[in-house]
Amino acid sequence: MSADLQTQFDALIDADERIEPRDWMPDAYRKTLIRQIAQHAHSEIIGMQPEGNWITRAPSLKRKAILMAKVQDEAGHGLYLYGAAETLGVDRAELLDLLHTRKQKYSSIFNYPTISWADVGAIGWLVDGAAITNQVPLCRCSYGPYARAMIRICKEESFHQRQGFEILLTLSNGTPAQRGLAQDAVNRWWWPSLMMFGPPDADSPNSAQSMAWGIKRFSNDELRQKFVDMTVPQAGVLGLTLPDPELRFDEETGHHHFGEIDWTEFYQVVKGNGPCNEQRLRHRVRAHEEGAWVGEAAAAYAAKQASREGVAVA
Ligand code: FAQ
Repeated sequence: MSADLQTQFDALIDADERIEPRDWMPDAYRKTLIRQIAQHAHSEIIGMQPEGNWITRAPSLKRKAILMAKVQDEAGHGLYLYGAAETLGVDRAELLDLLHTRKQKYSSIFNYPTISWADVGAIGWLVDGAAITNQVPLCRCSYGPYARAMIRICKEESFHQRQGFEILLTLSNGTPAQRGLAQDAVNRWWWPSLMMFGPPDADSPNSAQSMAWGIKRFSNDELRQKFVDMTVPQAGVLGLTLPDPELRFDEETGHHHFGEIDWTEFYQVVKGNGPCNEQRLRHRVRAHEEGAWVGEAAAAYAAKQASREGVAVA
């Protein structure tokens, strides 16, 4: 029986069809998806904090409105993703608990501080740019609910990337001080953005199996290279430099060669020792506790409605 189910699952994967929640799937496939989707969802909601820090200080009403919409989009992405994870049989409250108790991760990138307005531009351009590069292939992920959630997320991320680029373009064409802020932000966000793609392929324990299952379509290094190739010409349009003396176009490979990433820094941040890990998690737990009454009130209201309907039906 189980061998038949495995054969059916393998056939769906081989035919590049989608696995749906009603389908049988190997435990390890389910576990990997829960891990990746939950980490992705956690990244979206923790990722609201660095930019949220600038909502009250955005330089104009228009910038404030755009930034509020972007941060709200990120909350929405968290919702779609927690929803997708729930189709695998886990509970959202359980996943949040795993985040709050540091048993599940979120992206390393959100543990860096946003010290100037230009950081909002750099996050949009580089962080959302890296996110899109990684997430467009996830629209073809073998698990249906995750793939479908990614379609809308990618559309919204692409607006986010453009708004970041436009902030940096404005600053770069502004006063020397504004241009300086833009360059400083790019200098600080460039390397952490490259780390978003995860460890090098040779040190990525999950990649081979995730690619065989059609969860990941490209390796960490392939996507990182794609991002560098896409971003270098955009830096030229912005008139900003990227902080890598080794960066150059390699005629032979047709790709940009870039310098060595500081993997010690990456692992330190992932382990919880980045500049803002403590602050991000503390803020997240406090918001959860202070907002608990909203969930309780909504549940009490729903129960009351249900019992009224029950009376009406009777
Ligand atoms: N940070 O074997 P691999 C966004 C962990 S975008 C922290 O290569 P995998 C949008 C990895 O989990 C950011 N941990 O793992 C936004 C694994 O740990 P585990 C979120 C990392 O899964 C923009 C271990 O290292 N995007 O939020 C990182 O095959 C602006 C070994 O690594 C996604 O989550 C990292 N950077 O590949 C929001 C996309 N990299 O669990 C607000 C979906 C690796 O074994 C503002 N996820 N690790 O202990 C993925 O595509 C994959 O999970 C990768 C990692 C590519 C991130």
